[in-house]
Amino acid sequence: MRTDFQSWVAARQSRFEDVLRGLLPRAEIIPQRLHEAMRYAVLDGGKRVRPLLAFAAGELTGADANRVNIAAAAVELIHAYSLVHDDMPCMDDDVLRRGKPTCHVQYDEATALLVGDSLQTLAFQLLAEHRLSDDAQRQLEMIRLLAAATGSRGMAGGQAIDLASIGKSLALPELEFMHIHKTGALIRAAVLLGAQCGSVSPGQQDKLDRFGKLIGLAFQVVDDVLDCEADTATLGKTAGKDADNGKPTYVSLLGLQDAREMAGRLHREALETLAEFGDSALRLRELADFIVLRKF
Ligand code: GRG
Repeated sequence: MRTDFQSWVAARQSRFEDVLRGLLPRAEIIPQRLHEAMRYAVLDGGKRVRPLLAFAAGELTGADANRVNIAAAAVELIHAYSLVHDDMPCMDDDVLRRGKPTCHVQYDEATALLVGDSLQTLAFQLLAEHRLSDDAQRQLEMIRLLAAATGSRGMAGGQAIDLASIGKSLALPELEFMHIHKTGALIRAAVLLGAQCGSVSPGQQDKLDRFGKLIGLAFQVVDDVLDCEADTATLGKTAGKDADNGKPTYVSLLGLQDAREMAGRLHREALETLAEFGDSALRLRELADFIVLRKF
């Protein structure tokens, strides 16, 4: 028997899969191999945590679901691009992602590079083509927000620091800086873009921004814990990879117990930022619980 939250998640995941299927170029369109590989990298896999955060934030601000679908799709396409590139031999060199061979293994390296490029640009094309807000200025700000979260001052910058830190020991603030950018920036953007599809006051936006930042960092701390604790079959990606690669993680820095406690602290602080929203933030609270208590 599903809980109310599980039914909410399942309904949105299923609807979102159809949205993505419709937005991605069909595999029959030239160049077929690239389009087939784009669909391979995006469809039928992943928890869709970022889209779910966008849906929950959009429900909080009374957003039109069709608008949030587009914002959520843009974020998920950026996420999928980052996974494809991250798995390539020049970066993490991994063979398993979402329980399937990674994109460059299934296709080839050049195709995987182009898949990442094409998913990234498709994300911004969607934000430019579809109406997300009645206020054109706000829509422009949403495009800017996703670009900033994705680029060298956001996710790509965090990835650069991550690659440069292999074999080194980082202090906690440095590790935090890296992860706020590499993983946190896109999660934060998902919350804000979902919210901005609806009506959000500057005060509410600040609270949601803080929530996104805290839960984005909590997501990474939990990811580090799972990398140590869970097995490859459960994760659908190679477990223990960070330790094998000599990457600094919350677990290598703090130990397993303190890393778990840090995730708990971030979780509590994230929930506190939602206090003023009352029942309208129920789904965001439940997603925060899921992010911290998940086993995969
Ligand atoms: C290549 C520019 C560039 C960036 C890559 C996100 C990232 C940066 C690398 C992925 C490596 C990694 C395992 C990061 C830890 C956190 C993370 C993003 C995990 C994967 O996200 P999930 O768990 O994946 O949401 P699913 O498959 O469920 O969508």
